[in-house]
Amino acid sequence: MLSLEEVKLHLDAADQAHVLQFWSELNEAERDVFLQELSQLDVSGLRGHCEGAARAAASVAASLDDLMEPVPPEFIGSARKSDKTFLAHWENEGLLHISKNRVGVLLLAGGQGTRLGVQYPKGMYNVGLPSGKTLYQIQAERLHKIQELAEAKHGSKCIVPWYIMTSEFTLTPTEKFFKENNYFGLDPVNINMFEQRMIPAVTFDGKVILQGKGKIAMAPDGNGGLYQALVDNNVLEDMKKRGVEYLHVYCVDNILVKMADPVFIGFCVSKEADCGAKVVEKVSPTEPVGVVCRVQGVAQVVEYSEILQATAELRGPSGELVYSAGNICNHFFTRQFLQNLTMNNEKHLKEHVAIKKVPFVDKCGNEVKPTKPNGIKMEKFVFDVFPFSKSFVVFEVVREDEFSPLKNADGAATDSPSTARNALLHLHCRWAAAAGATVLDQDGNAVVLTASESTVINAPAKFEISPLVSYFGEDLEKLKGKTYHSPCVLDKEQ
Ligand code: UD2
Repeated sequence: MLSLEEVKLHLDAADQAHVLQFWSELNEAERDVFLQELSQLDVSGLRGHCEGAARAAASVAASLDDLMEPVPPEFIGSARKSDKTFLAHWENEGLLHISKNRVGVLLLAGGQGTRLGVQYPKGMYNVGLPSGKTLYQIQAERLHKIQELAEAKHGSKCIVPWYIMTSEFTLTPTEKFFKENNYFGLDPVNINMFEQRMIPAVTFDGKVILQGKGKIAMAPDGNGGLYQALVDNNVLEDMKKRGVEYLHVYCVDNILVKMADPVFIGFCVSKEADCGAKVVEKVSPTEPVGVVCRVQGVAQVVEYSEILQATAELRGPSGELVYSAGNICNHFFTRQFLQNLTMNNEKHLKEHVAIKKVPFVDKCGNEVKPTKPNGIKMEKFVFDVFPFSKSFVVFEVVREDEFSPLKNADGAATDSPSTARNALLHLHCRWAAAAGATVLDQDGNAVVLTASESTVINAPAKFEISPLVSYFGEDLEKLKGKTYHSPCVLDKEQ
């Protein structure tokens, strides 16, 4: 830990002396905690960070729009349009790699979930399924199942290690939740939680924001903080030790996420890709998902917050969106790619400006909750490594099967607990129907699903299938001819 004098020197040098303005008012314990926090700051980079943030927020970000073009079709695979034999081939290839312990999953769970408005990590959220399962539990059970499927197919017992990137906000509650739930039956040896870095929020004139008299306003450095966190926490060494060659990286809030999706992995590996992204066709120009595209011929994602409306609205001859490849934050990386990237390019990753309302203490020491944005948070994005790929592929999937994110609180029209819950229940009713079962809704009416019912608004019935029973609708022949009254949870051994 640095001494107060050392910290003072660093802060003076960075033109941030105000950080200690309330020092004389802190008690001994508060001083200890604050000094500890200040010692952990990247003091040598502080001036650059503060000045850079203020400069970036003041300047108009160079628009990439004129340089964008859609990804050429030859780099896009599709779960939607491909022949069944191709899908089966990719699935088999993916399961083979899983069975050989070559695949890991990495969850990005360091976000604060501000839009959802809960005080705990999003993965702990229960969207109100009949089973009451949380997002974490659903993910854990899918991991169990995919290991089981790979073993059944290729005859070797296997492990898919689960790497979980958290932040100062989410690490402790996530650890506690997993422990309380007995790691959902997984072996904790194969769950590796680590923390991403935090960086100070800064005012528009380049001053670190004090959130309390002895506390700096810190925020996680964005999901692109992953790459520094991999280095800080020796994650790539752990992967190497385990023989993990391929990593499926995903975000916490998609209730339909296919953990270690063998089809996606098989597709990427068979194309010899070092880097890949799953996409869905955007529903509207303003849908809050990045656009996977090329910028000056290089693979990239232009985030929804950075694309011009006119570009997002561009349409082709048949009325389809020109930039329709919606990023769903499901990425594939080879370990080799991550190794090269962390050694050579991490420092070159772009930083993005987010203007936010950051609680602060005013000059008199009063805590203030601002009503309008007052601070800058700099963030890196996980997909900003795509330009470094030597072989990048895109894999288009069916939205109704794979993408329903939980972003907003109930009451919002989209991406809420209700829409997530309904998406999962709808999918499970479709699986049951395809298996030849009859599902009755709460009123005892048989649920009839038609092909046109692709937009999930209401769940047809509260019928849920445990991931321990089926991962993507497989092995449901035993349902044939049976009738299920909702609410119903189809669990293992039923
Ligand atoms: C993300 C994608 C967007 C689209 C959308 C789909 C990025 C930058 N944007 O946007 O293109 O795919 O998801 O749902 O990926 N996180 C961290 N650390 C942080 C910040 C976030 O781990 O410092 C995690 C967060 O916990 C979540 C994921 O990253 O699991 C995505 O974060 P978000 O929900 O804030 O991203 P969003 O919806 O703006």
